[in-house]
Amino acid sequence: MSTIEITAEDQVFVLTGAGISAESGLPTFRAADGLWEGHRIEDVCTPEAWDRNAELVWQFYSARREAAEKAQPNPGHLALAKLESELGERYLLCTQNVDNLHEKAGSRRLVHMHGELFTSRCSEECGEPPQTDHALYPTLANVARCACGALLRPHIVWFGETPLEMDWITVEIRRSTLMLVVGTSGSVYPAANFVHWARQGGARTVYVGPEAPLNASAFTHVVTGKAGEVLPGLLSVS
Ligand code: BV8
Repeated sequence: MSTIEITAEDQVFVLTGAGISAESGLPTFRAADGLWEGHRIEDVCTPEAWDRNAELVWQFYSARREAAEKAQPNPGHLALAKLESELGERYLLCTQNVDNLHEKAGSRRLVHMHGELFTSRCSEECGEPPQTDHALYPTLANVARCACGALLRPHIVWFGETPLEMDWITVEIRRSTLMLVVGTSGSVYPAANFVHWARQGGARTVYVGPEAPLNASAFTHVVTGKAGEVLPGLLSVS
């Protein structure tokens, strides 16, 4: 397997998806055939789902909190945290994942574009800031309330909602000279467009995963394999 050379001039942007957490035991969206307990993912990850059945949505996210709480980062997460320690300001990790395995591995230069599992916020957008929340909510009666009295909702970007920190992400992509994408099927936008934006800016683009993503043609380099097996030996920083 070849290595990816990172020079002193390189500005590195990393995008990860559910695949990097697969070896930590957290199921990907596709592996679940897009289903959770018989529900289509899109049916529990939308504002309409929340309006229709907030209790089911909290059961979905409580189950994911329970699984993620027990999960440990794998060598793929640790390799990215090591790369950050070597590159400092010349590195940013953008994740589509809502679990906290990148943080558990030591990543700090990190943006969760689709929100965070262990954060809740006011469902009425009253202006109260999002708050850390590890609680499990099996029924609506258990769900904590905002200071304004409204129900808390997961601080998650659902389908149809605007991803977080897009201005910052767009700037970082435009200045990147190398984009590394790990473990994402390229099925959700705007994340699936990031590789195209990087190519337009002349960056080298590398994909790591066991199967080709939908946007495979946009990558200058595809490394077939599992993140936990490939990433530790892939990157050579000079
Ligand atoms: C927006 C949080 C406007 C929820 C998520 C028609 C055409 C184009 C777009 C649309 C359209 N209709 C609607 C849209 C927009 C929509 C969209 O893209 N829909 C899709 C279904 C077509 N997008 C939105 O609504 C987004 N908002 O567009 O707002 C806007 C746009 C720009 C700027 C401002 C405003 C919001 C989408 C966010 C939804 N929330 N997550 C939660 O987690 O509960 S999405 C969720 O699914 C993930 O976060 C991720 O983004 C996405 C796909 O998941 P992946 O991470 O890719 O995982 P997946 O299972 O698909 O693939 C796993 C991969 O890992 C596989 O390739 C596999 O091979 C690999 N793998 C497996 N094992 C390993 C591995 N890789 C490495 N190692 C391993 N061991």
